[in-house]
Amino acid sequence: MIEQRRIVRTALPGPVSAELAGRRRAEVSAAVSGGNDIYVAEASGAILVDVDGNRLIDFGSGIGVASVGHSHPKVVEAVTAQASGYGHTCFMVSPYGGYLDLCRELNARTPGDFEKRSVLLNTGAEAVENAVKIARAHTGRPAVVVFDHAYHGRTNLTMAMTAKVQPYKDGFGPFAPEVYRVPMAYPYRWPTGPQHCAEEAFAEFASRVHLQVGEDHVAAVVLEPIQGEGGFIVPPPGFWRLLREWCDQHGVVLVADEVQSGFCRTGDWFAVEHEGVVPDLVTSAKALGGGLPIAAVTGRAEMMDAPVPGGLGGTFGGNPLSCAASLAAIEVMESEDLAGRARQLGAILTSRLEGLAGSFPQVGEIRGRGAMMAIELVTPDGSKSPDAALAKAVVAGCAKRGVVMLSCGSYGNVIRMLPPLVTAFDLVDDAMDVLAEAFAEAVG
Ligand code: PLZ
Repeated sequence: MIEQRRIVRTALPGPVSAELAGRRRAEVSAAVSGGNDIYVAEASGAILVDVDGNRLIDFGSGIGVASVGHSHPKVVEAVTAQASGYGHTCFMVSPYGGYLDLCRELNARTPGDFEKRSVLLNTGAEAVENAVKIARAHTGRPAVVVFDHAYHGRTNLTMAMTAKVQPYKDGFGPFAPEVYRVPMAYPYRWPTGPQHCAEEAFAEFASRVHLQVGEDHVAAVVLEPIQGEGGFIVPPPGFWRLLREWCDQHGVVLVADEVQSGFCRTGDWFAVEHEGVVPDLVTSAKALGGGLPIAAVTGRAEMMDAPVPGGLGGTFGGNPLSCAASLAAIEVMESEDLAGRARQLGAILTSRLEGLAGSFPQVGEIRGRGAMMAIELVTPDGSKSPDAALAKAVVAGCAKRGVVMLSCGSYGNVIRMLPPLVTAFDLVDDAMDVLAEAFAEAVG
């Protein structure tokens, strides 16, 4: 294991990174962008070693993937053993037990004590898209209801389900039909304030669906338990319960998109557990694979079995290497109690972020749960005007000091923290010191 300490030896990005960044412009589509131009050579736990020998603290986890830490020895061992056995056969052609073992884990760990089934796929977007296929096959209805600030992926259907046009949708239409958007219960920005946000947002949802879609045309309502790319928006208590009751009343499939929030990130195995609500279908990806690409839809057996035989699948879905990595990662989450660790990280992050908010009135809100925390930055004049430029400057200031932070939010003004759940507490403190320094520098 690489020593878990931040070391900055060169200017960041360093000279070797700068050279690679030059090559990137010549080789890679300019449409793949973002990030910090600091190239990785090695990683373990919560530390990224770059090509110039700097050690960075990773508070992005490859967008919430490295929950068990980078290159966890148990995951490496499992993948290595699997690769020397067989790497790919295609489950639909020549099946293998790892696929069954992982489906068993998913069926057992997702909320709900009813009979469940799973299907394994490659990416979060593919999982969301398949959840919609399943809901449509089960209900025989076309419509999907999604929310403001939602992020569900970059495929044609999931682009339609994603709210934000820049950069995800611009120039990529026409989009899939039968996707309807309603306001999100966003307590910080709810017009009448947070107190009645759940009831009022639900009333708006119910009325719009009634007037503009028709309840009996709706196959599924899809929502992230904590909205990820949209700004780590935590719905107010009760909102999920109201949606659950409405779905029950109208025979609509309730889908929790747990691609970013699932697998211990928020201090529970799934973030929706906190709401006391059981969804019909759950999508998983990211942390599920322990670093390898894999995704899943899990849910009620009668829904999962509704599509025609052969209707779900794909060449690589649940490939043996990813299943092995995933089973090892789940074992690590269990044996190292990473859900508990996420809660501890959440407590530390919250107290440090409160300190930051005390010094900087630009911190409009601290929100999130467990190791999925964020600050929303606004102008300090009481107007709550989003300050995306400040978020960008703070993230850049962190990067040059050797801490990888990500921004998010419809307005680009949210800084999010997604540390590996194994991050040592002194590293969290160090990263929070860096955040404060970067903040002080950015506000001048
Ligand atoms: N659902 C809730 O967070 C992926 C994407 C970043 P894929 N989020 C990070 C980017 O700019 O592409 C995500 C998510 C939720 C679905 C997805 C899609 O997952 O594995 O990226 O397809």
